Amino acid sequence: MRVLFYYRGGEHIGVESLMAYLKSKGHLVELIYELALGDNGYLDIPFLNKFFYNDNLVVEKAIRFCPDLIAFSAITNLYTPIKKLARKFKQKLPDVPIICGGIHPTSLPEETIKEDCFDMICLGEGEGAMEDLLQRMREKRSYTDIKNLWVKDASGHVHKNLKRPVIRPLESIPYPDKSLFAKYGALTSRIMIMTTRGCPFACTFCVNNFRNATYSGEVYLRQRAVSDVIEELVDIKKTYKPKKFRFEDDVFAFNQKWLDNFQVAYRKHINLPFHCYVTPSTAKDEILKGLKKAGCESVSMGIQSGNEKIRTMMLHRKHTDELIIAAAKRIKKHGIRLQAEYIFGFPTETPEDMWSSFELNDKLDAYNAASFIFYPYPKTALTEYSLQNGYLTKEDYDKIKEGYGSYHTSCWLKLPYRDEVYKHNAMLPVWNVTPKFLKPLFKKILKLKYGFIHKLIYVFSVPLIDFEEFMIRVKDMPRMIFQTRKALINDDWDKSYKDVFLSSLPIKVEEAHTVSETKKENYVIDIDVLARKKAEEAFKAKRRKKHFFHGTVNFPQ
Ligand code: B12
Ligand code: SF4
Repeated sequence: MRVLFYYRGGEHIGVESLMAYLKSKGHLVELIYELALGDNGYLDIPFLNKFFYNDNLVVEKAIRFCPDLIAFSAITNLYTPIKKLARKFKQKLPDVPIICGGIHPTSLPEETIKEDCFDMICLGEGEGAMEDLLQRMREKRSYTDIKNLWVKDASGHVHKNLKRPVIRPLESIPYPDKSLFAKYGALTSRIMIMTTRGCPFACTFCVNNFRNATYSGEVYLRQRAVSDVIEELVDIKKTYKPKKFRFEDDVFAFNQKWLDNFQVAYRKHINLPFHCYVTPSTAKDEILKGLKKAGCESVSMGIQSGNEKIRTMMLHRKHTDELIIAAAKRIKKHGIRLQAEYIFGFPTETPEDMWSSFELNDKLDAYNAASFIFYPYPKTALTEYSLQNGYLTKEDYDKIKEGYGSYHTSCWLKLPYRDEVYKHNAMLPVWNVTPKFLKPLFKKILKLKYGFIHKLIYVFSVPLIDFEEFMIRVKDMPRMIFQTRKALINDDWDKSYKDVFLSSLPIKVEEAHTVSETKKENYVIDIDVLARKKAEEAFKAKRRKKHFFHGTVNFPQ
């Protein structure tokens, strides 16, 4: 079958994974990608999108490809442009079913499936669901009952199917295929990779909080085997010749034994500097030592708020000030650069609380500080809390559900100190690099009424949020613009592709209970597998109890 994916803004590891998986099942996969210069989340400059591209290029490419299925991946902030384009596709290619997957439809399935432009949506992981869907389409069988999908039938009725188990082990699927994003020039000299799916924590403002709760029957967090990760890295290094890697895992290398093996293999086979994410509780001496030995040059660490009460009680991040300061010291001691990350604009947060983030940051000696504004992502516990306690109006939540604004530019909560949020957000990255003697002046500027000077400082703060990434993008931008345009115009898919029915091959145990539901029907689970499953269940229950927060936020007023 011919599957056309669409994405915008940057490479997407989830889409790369789906493309790799579907290719491995014999489907012809193509991607349409746009740089989305105008809706970059930092500054809204719509004319840039019009200036460099136009929708006609995109639609024409889709028509030339003759897809059997069009697949959109949506995060909340991309939902509106994606919906707009899906409507165009529906107009021009009315007979081609359109599926939308990703965290947005997973969080808001009722709202997403209502849209005329989407025939079905995927909740959670898409590999198995898309495989089954394409197989049924190929066999011209009904596909309204595929797990993880909500499907509209001819009468408009929505079939809301059950969840399938998460993919386990992750090595049972091929590693992400970056080739189509590479064709569009979306890869930079610092290439992204993930070694896990999920996060061991569940902070109340984060989608992991909602996702972990959705999968409360099983542990969502999974980690790939070191050998599998190294194989992917070797392949990327050979094919794309990056200068660095960027591990995009929510929390990287939280497992000491895994890191011990990884460190040796990475040094031996890859030996390139990398960046990754740690938390104040995972940045232990031994972990940092292992990271440094492997080649880690910088880490991002979420501090989120300088106010301990907000941090621990509202955000459910169990980090004391002392723990954070000690973690920053350890990071420095091991010769790793620290990027400290903060969020402003939480419910109840006062200007004093915001200032405490500046004060705490002064004690961390961070290489750079990144600040964001709290964006109430759908279904997270803190969003629910904000709605219930009058911080977020239903009207504004409706706009968020459409993805308006971003966590760089928009404070959606009804706060008495909204201007303070914008000021503190704009100034912290600059404050971090301001020499000590200028800080009193800066403090005075912070006290001024919100206005032009703060907006100007915000513009200067954008590159400081992640200076290295900013410089890479600035340098790569002309190439990216040129390559994207070229790939939109030139077609290089396999013209000789013939869709062939692949009869079910013998499958591995892991594959049987993770991926294809169709294949699963024919599979007999033996006693060993059942015993292993039971042991796994007990282990999962133990971990869940230890790590996961599933309740609502009970923050005293
Ligand atoms: C890596 C990452 C990035 C990377 C790369 C983007 C990427 N997606 O690969 C970078 C740094 C560029 C990035 C940027 C941004 N990100 Co980001 N990012 C992530 C992160 C950490 C991992 C995403 C990932 O690849 N996961 C692994 C894959 C396998 O999972 P997946 O993406 O969910 O995909 C699976 C399913 O969702 C499903 N699926 C996905 N798409 C589709 C499509 C179809 C048709 C089907 C059937 C299924 C399907 O199948 C996939 C495979 O199983 C997530 C947090 C997280 N843990 O998910 C945040 C996250 C996705 N990012 C987020 C945001 C907000 C952004 C930015 C807007 C931030 C900003 N303001 O700049 C930008 C957007 C840029 C862009 N245009 O993509 C939010 C989205 C929240 C929301 N509700 O929408 C998340 C969830 C972070 C968070 N904690 O809030 N991000
Ligand atoms: S540690 Fe980071 S990724 Fe994990 S739940 Fe908290 S905010 Fe989300």
